[in-house]
Amino acid sequence: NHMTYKLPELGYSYTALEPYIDARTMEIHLTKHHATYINNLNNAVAGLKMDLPECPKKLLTMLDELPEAVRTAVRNNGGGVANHNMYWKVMAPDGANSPQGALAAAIDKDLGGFEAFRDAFTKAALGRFGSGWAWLYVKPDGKLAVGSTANQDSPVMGAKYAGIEGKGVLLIDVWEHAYYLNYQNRRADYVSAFMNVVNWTKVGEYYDK
Ligand code: MN3
Repeated sequence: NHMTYKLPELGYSYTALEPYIDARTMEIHLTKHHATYINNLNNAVAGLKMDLPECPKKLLTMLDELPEAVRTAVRNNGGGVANHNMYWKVMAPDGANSPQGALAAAIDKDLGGFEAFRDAFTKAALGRFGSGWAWLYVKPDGKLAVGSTANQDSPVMGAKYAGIEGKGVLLIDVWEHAYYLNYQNRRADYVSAFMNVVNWTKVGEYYDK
């Protein structure tokens, strides 16, 4: 009566993001961490008698409609599934290009330009204490904003859960598992490296949606 969520294809090789993100981190991150969120989400929803959306991100928008007994498990593991699905897509094996079109115009208008965006995004990523994500997202009023969430929370969950509300267009995983093998405690070096592999074409597609 409902979906079984599945681990996505990466779409590029584990080595494709080197030297910025190393192959072993990519493989473990996808096949261990992301896979565990998938399994735990499927286990959490296995007994539910309601129809669930195929898209895990959509599932995050309906936490209040879920039975309380599974809500936290879906928040944490559904968040882990949806956030990682998007994380793999916003990185490009060919290296970063730059924002184009409507996205570029909005970065200028709403955030004061690309350098200001980069500073704010880096600050959000470094300022998130413990585990979480930093985001470039579109607020309900249509303006771009930069922020961060704890754990596996997502702006699509709404402010009640995530502290911020909107639709993510770019995100960076700042859990230690995303960078520890190559960067150890140097989160700043990882964030700086990540900026070299941002797939701004894909980010622009999210923005246009
Ligand atoms: Mn992760």
